[in-house]
Amino acid sequence: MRDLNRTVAELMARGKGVLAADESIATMSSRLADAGVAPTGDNRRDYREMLVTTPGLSQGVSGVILCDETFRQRVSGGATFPGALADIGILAGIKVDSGAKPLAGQPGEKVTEGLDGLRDRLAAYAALGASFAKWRAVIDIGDGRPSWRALRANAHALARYAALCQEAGVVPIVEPEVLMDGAHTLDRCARATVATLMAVFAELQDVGVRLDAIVLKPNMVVPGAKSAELATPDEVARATLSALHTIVPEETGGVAFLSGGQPPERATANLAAIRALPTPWPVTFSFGRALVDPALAAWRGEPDRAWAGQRALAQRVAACSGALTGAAAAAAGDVLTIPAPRPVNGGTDRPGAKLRLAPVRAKLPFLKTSGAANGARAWRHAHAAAARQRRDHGR
Ligand code: 5MM
Repeated sequence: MRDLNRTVAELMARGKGVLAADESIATMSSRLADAGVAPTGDNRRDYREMLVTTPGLSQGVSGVILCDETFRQRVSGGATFPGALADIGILAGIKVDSGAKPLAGQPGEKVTEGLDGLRDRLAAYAALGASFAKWRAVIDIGDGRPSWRALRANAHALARYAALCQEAGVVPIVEPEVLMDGAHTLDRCARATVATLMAVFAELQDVGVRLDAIVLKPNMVVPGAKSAELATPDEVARATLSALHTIVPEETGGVAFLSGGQPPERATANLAAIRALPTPWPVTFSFGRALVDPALAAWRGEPDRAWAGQRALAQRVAACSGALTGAAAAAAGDVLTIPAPRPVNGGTDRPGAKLRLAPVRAKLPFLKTSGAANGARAWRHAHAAAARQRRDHGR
């Protein structure tokens, strides 16, 4: 069984992040169709092969998240996708949730499903080469949303998923995504993000998940996509880290931000601003669209344009890697020309002093406790928080 801390250290290696290429068949098909490519299984395979065979990809990518279909497909050379990634020193991850479904009793809200049979599926994925997994909860901001009920339901599922992953020797990426959809303000996103993280960490604690052996994949705190509010990268970084510092314990293995549909360059600028501030945990990216959208547009499903797709992906990876290391955005194609990988350093070689914060445990008494009393205290604390959230969110 793989060592969980070693996997976390490799995922969080300096200057590297995670490529989320785990779109479900439905999502990938509609993205291919939008790009003028027939949404067939072969084309989904060809597209993912174009991505993962990008020369020099491992310079800026430590792990790639795949969906079940891709995990079982093979690249042209005959290797499975996890095998092909292992050959170039990149960890293979697997999305194990089965998607967000309507939450009974809470119109307009969703809960992510996929726990049934998960223990067996994780064992099978680990045998096929998965060293980490991903489960995404989607939290919507709107009239009376998110409700504490929806936050708790999603947090509980995330925690049970994370515990099963750790039991199987697979590092869980814990992704509670507060969606950018809507016209809400940055402040509303901040409050929803704090509430979401509070629910998630209360459940992780309650279920006994080892926080040093997870990677949290949160949203950045940004105004809604339809909001007239503009936020600079510095404002986004400060709001995001304020929200996270309130809740996320120092021992958390790593924080890998999603891009959430932000334009690629904005996601990178916000990542750089976040990375410029001190944090108690290693920080990186786990982007989907902000890495691959330009590659899909450049590739267009034409075999002789694979180089164009790979060049576009390499540019995005170089920019995101540069955002992590503080380097100026790498010039076009830099990733393609860097010859040798940098050694994994466990994510500890990070500039900037640690924040001198009052320990998070002191702010969240339930995180201090352990043993039988822990769950009850966690819930008392969470329910007190829920009352505040109901005031904030109108329910
Ligand atoms: C790549 O998209 C992932 C899977 O989405 P669906 O299951 O809905 O098809 C998604 O979970 C992704 O990992 C995260 O949303 C981060 O991607 P972005 O594009 O937000 O960085």
